[in-house]
Amino acid sequence: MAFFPDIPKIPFEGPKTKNPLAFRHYNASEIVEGRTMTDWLRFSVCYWHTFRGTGSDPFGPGTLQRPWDDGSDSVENAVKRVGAAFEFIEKLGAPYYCFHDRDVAPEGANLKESNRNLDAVAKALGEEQKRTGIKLLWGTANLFSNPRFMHGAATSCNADVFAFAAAQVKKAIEITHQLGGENYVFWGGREGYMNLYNTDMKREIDHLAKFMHMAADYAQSIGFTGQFLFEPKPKEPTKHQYDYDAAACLNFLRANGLQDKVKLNIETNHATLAGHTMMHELEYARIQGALGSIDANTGDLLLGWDTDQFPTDIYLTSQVMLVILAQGGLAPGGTNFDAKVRRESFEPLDLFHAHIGGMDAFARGLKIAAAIRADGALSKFVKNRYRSYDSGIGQKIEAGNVGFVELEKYMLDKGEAAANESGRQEMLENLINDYL
Ligand code: XUL
Ligand code: CO
Repeated sequence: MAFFPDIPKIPFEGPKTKNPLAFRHYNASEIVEGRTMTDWLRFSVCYWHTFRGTGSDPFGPGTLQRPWDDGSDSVENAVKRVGAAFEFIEKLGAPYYCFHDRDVAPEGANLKESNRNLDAVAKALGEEQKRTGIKLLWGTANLFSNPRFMHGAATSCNADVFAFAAAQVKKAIEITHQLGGENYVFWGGREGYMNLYNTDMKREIDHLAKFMHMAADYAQSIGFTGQFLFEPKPKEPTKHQYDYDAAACLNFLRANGLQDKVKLNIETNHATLAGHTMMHELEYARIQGALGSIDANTGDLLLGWDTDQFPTDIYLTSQVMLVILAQGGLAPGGTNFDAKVRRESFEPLDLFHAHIGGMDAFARGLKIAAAIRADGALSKFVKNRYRSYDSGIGQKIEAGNVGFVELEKYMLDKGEAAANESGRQEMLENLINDYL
């Protein structure tokens, strides 16, 4: 059955095309820095926004037309939706998808029924993966929508809720494993607080760490070797999320002995909500060997919440790709479009425009970043800026061969520090514009 009968497989037609249903820059097999675009970018379509989003907002109900969806919570409807999802992803030419357990299958009256529903839909997902060759980038569990998670999941004050969340994640890891998922994501959901007066922060954070250890131990016991990823987000839905930003997440992982088991999944709109740029969050994770995967989207400077818009800004994607190229790629992670069409873009066709634009923006970012690196002017400038550490006293500082006593003697002898040089920010900003 065709769910998008009027839409062909999206071709690559190059930058001059006027066809809105064609790629201008994403040429899957094109080689950049020795690898195909497909390999560098590892695009993934997210199930929740793209197939479960309704367009509702706090001021009104859903607007999105999804003719294949009867709006019911039946397993039949969920299985039919799988067909629409895979036809879409196949026509788009994205190699991966990802989901929360409750996106793909309806929650039942109890855990047993929910698990049974998930098994039934996972069977359909597995068949479609086999038919199309589309793979699962990551699975995760929705530990935030059901009212039982009002106080959080692993950080809930209610131990039964912790147990329920554990059972749910156990099942989600099993399904991810069964479908060959390459990663498993923890996003905090409601793991945070609304008010410190009623919160035992120490116990909550300890419980979160215990939960992650249990997940990692269980994954190991069933032979799931996918990468675990922790996704920073500073706020929303809670006032303060414990997974605030890359630095807070890495501190949490290290303080709790999880640093070798879990990397980070960095999302643009979460970075900006934390008061950082995406490039900052990526670079902070990368330099510590913790950059695992990205959720590609963007916020709106005039709106203070997680608008999850599709990324079209090539300054942003160029900065992202500079970090990803510097790391030598993201695998087993990827570029997941955790993004949704606007409420006003209500036709199924808009899903294609949105993803094509995002993929093209990233392909352009990849080419721009590769050109910046090939030229070498930027990296040469940075290397030169730190040259005082390549020899003499700087080299001794980096090697750990001197302490305060030696440094005092060095400066007493010398009398004054060597003159500073300009940081040339404006020149470098102009330089970046040369490549765009
Ligand atoms: C929420 C968010 C999630 C995670 C997966 O802001 O980004 O969709 O990516 O739970
Ligand atoms: Co996300």
